[in-house]
This record gives sequence, C-alpha cells and structure tokens, in this order.
Amino acid sequence: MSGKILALAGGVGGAKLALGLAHLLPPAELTVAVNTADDFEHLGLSICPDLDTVMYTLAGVANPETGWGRRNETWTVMEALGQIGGETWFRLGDKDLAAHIERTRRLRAGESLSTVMRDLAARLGAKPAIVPMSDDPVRTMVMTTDRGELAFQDWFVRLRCAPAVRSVRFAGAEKAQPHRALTDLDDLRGIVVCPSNPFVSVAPILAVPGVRAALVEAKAPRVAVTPIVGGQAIKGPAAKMLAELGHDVSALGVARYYRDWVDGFVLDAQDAGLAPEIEALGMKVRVADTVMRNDDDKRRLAARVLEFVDELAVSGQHS
Ligand code: FO1
Repeated sequence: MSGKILALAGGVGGAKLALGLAHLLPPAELTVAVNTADDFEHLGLSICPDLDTVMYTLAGVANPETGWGRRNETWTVMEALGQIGGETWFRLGDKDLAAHIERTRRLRAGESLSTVMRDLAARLGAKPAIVPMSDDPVRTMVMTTDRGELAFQDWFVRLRCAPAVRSVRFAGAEKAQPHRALTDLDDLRGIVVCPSNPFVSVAPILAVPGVRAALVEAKAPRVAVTPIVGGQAIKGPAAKMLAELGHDVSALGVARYYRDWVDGFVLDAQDAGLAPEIEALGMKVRVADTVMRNDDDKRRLAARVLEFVDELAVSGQHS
C-alpha cells in the first residue's frame, strides 16, 4: 500500500523506529512529528534534544552508544568550559554544538523552528520530513514530590530522573499552533506512535491544541508500539513514571493510557500474555520483537508495524 505514514516520536526510542520506517518507505511517504517540550535554553543556545536525536539518527550520524548526540564526537568545548567553572551537567559535544549555534542564530533572526530544522536535516542528509510538533515554545514541567516543580532537563539530566513525579504539565501548550503535518491528516496511510515515553514524549504532542482531535478523527489507522517490555522501559524513566503516576507498570498500563485514540497496539513477544486484556480495551494487538538492538531489528519491527497498519485499514477496524 502507499500513502504517507505520520510517525509521532520523542527521542532515542522514537528515532530508532523512525529509522526502521525510513529504511522501508520512500522519503516522501514518511513524516516524523517530534516532541519539542524537552527543548530548553542552555548556555544561551536553543537546544532541541528530540528533534536533533531524530535528525542525527535519520542522517546516520547519531552516537550509537548514547542514542543522542553525534558519533565520533569530541568534547573540547565542554572540557574547557569545565576548567573555567562553566556549567557542564548537560553535555554538548563539539560537533553537536554546531547545530545548536546555527539553530539559535537563525531562530534569533526570526526564522521558524520548522524551517531551520528542515534545512539542517537536509544538510546532514536526513531524507524524510522531520517536523517539530509546533514552532511555538512548549516546555515540560515536572512536579515532583520532594523538589517542587522542575524544568524537564533539570529533572531528567541534572537530577537523573530521581525525584518522584507527581504530575506533568506542558507550559505554553495552550497557546501553541500545531505543525500542519499533525492536523492535515487526509490521505494518510497510517499513524504510528513510536515507542517513546507516553507521558513526556507523546503526551506533549497531543497537548498542542487541535492535535488530539485531528488524530482521533483521522481516517487512517493509529498504531502504537509499546515502550515497555517485561515491565521495564527499554530506555529512560517510562516505567518509573508509570508507577509514580499510578498506572500499571506494563504494556497494559500504556495501552490503557492510549485507549481513547489508538486502534492497534504492538506488544513485545515477552508480553504476549497481556494480549487478551489489551484486546478487551477495544484495541487490536500485534505481537512482535520490539527491542531494537541493530538496524535489522529496526527494519523488521517497522515492517511488522506497516503490515499491521495495512491490515487495520483493510479490515476497517479503526476510526
Ligand atoms: N542526556 C543525558 O542523559 N545527559 C546529557 O548530558 C545529555 C546531553 C544532550 C545533549 C544534546 C542532546 O540533543 C541531547 C542530550 N541528552 C542528554 C539527551 C536528552 O536530553 C534526553 O534524552 C531527551 O530530552 C529525552 O528524550
């Protein structure tokens, strides 16, 4: 089947599946809409971690060890900054800094984030469209039980996600305009929710006014891939957040969180036993190997996801 796939993604997990999809689809048939609520101003620069992670991954220049930042990175600036007493808790590599410097310059000159990212991604060789969820600033704020409210990167990187989370809000979301790729959803082949953190990667995209309604009304099937396998997050604090926010710490907990708007749920083979309970929520289930260790895994999972999307379209078991 043809038609466009719209993938919703956060950082590392989202980028991996996006790369799998990019291996299988012509560039014109894939748009990756990325969370920007992790963005922040740091050292006077506009940092967009999830957009850059997706961009570097699709361009083939991502750091394979961390998933974020660039491969073959050097750290001369961070070392020199540390020496003179500067802030080094958020590690910006020398090559990575180039993107932050150029993006900041162009944003200050009045260009939109989507225009700047389109150009940077093209220069680096990322082929599919990579779009921010909005050109307007939206910032995740994490209310913790013992440290009050923290800006996302303070909580995530500086405090290593240690403070327990009570709630999350997306400052500025109510005034943000969605990117049109998230609201013009005619003629889509399918919508894929990548295995990103439901609370701080996917939820901010849906918090941009108009996006949730557009996704719910879209004619195309909506398929989510679990970020939780065997009760644990593949990467990051998703499992910890499920527990702290009062959800079941399992793929079932994630499926329940998505039940209002997702038609199909891709469950890991380890969790196949949860399929009946997820189906009872009114979703179709597909079991697959969802842990992406290498490029073949990414391609295989992407193929399973596309197959599932097309089956849901044929059977009309969506919308
Ligand atoms: N994550 C870390 O855990 N430590 C870092 O020092 C760090 C630096 C960094 C620099 C640029 C970038 O694009 C991402 C970076 N990340 C770092 C990852 C990032 O902050 C998080 O993974 C995302 O915001 C969560 O999706």
